[in-house]
Amino acid sequence: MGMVFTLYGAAGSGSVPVEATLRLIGQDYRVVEAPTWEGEAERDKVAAVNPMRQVPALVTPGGEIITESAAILIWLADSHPQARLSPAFDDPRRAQFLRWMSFIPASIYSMFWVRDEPARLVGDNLEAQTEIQRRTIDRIADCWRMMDAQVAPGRFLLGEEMTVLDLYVATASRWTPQRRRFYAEAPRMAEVVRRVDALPALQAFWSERFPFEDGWEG
Ligand SMILES: N[C@@H](CCC(=O)N[C@@H](CS)C(=O)NCC(=O)O)C(=O)O
Repeated sequence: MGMVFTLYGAAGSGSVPVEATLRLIGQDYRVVEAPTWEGEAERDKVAAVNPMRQVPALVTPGGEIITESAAILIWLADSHPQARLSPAFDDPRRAQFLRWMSFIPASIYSMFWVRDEPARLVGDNLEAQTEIQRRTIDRIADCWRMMDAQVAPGRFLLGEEMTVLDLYVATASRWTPQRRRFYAEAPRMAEVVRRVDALPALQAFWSERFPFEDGWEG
């Protein structure tokens, strides 16, 4: 049993909001780097802790394994209430928090299994692969637009206080179709993610784990 959290993850991946959360709550952790989208060898690194061979996967100091980005984020935030990164059970924001924390993996993140390697669904049919990549871009953009129309952000997505939902959206909105399209589809959330990008407490972290490199907005 290790004394710290072990996180299977990769720069720029769904482990990034989890890593940001671990930093903000002041928990030590080590990362087993596994950019799973690069191929079988990287996916195999994760197989022992997650048969889905996906990151993020968190191993707690007690040896418990938690997969699924939203579950990890909610569990970490709820179990460190002093960090104020999730609304408490009786907080009026709780229902919307759970709603959008579920929406991201169900409707948006799931598209990346489909589009990262469309051959898993359509074999070597190149025309079908291209069509899947084209249509999933629009589906992701549509989902961001629908979410934007139904949230009522303040400084952050649920109001004046940041939660793990903000970290999750700030990261996922940088994936395909990237931020330029996201800003156009989701103008209200655009202001929030820019605020999260600029948080002084996370500047060193972003540079290390999801740098704002030339052309990063797409
Ligand atoms: N439902 C999972 C999805 C995780 C996921 O798709 N992770 C990507 C990396 S960002 C991955 O490991 N992809 C490799 C694959 O699915 O084969 C979650 O929310 O954690």
